[in-house]
Amino acid sequence: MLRPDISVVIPARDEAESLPELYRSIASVLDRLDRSAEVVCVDHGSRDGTFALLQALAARDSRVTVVRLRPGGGKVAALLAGFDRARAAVVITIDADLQDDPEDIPVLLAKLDEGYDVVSGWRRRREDRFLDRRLPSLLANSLIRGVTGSPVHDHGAGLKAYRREVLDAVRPRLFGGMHRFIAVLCEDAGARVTEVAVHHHPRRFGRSKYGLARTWHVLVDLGTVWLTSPRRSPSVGRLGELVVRGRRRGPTGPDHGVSEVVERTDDRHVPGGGGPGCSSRSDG
Ligand SMILES: Nc1nc2c(ncn2[C@@H]2O[C@H](COP(=O)(O)OP(=O)(O)O)[C@@H](O)[C@H]2O)c(=O)[nH]1
Ligand SMILES: [Mg+2]
Repeated sequence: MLRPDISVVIPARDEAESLPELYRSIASVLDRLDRSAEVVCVDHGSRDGTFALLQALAARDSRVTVVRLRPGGGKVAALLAGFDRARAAVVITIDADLQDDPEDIPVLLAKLDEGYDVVSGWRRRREDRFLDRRLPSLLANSLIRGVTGSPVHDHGAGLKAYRREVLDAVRPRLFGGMHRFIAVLCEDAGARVTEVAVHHHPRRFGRSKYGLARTWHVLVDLGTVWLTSPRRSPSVGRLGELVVRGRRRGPTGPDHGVSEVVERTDDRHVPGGGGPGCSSRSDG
């Protein structure tokens, strides 16, 4: 298959109800772009038929690849598996639950074209409950800005665009809940990072995968980011290395094997379905 211009990576756990509509709107946006694209969906321990649904999409549309992970490792493991499969020089991540809006993808791409390496979505009007979601997020974001010096306002946004080489540079620091710190890690790696306002919608189907417990995880991850920043002194850096080694081996480490990959074997995109079937293989 030819290397596409853009890879869209979608982490999905128990999002079967949202995925048909998400696919339709992503496909409609990609059809209007003057660049070629692929969509890499990463399922992860879903129990609601997400995998079967993604398989059906991959059978209809040659741009869709499905990766299925063994449970564990969280959203970071899903993103890492998606990044490994993504072949394009530009990678876009978007949540599967219809809270992000695919119509914002061209806005992110236009910003990358201005010369940035990373464009982070900024949910200026976040459509989540105030007390247990928006308030903790506001506090976490200002803490992250204070501790790291990052100017980004909305670290937790799922909608982001990256140049491939930046993702390769930050890979060793991705584990635990580090998807929330990826903009900081990119800044540490010397990338030009910016943000653009994006739309955000209420969750219509399914449930959030996170509760208030994430506040504690954010604090631990923030401490790890601080310890492992290249801006720290060498002695702090050595302590950071030990922490990273331990955390990568722990239950939130990213080293969870890909159990199955489903992708089209032919080169053609078949709008509306039909054409050759999909292949399925086991990566152990
Ligand atoms: N593959 C995979 N996706 C996940 C995992 N945890 C969360 N996600 C996906 O990440 C996105 C954001 O999660 P969500 O629960 O909506 O977070 P919230 O918007 O902050 O409440 C959704 O598409 C989820 O399905 C996971 O462990 N594995
Ligand atoms: Mg969500």
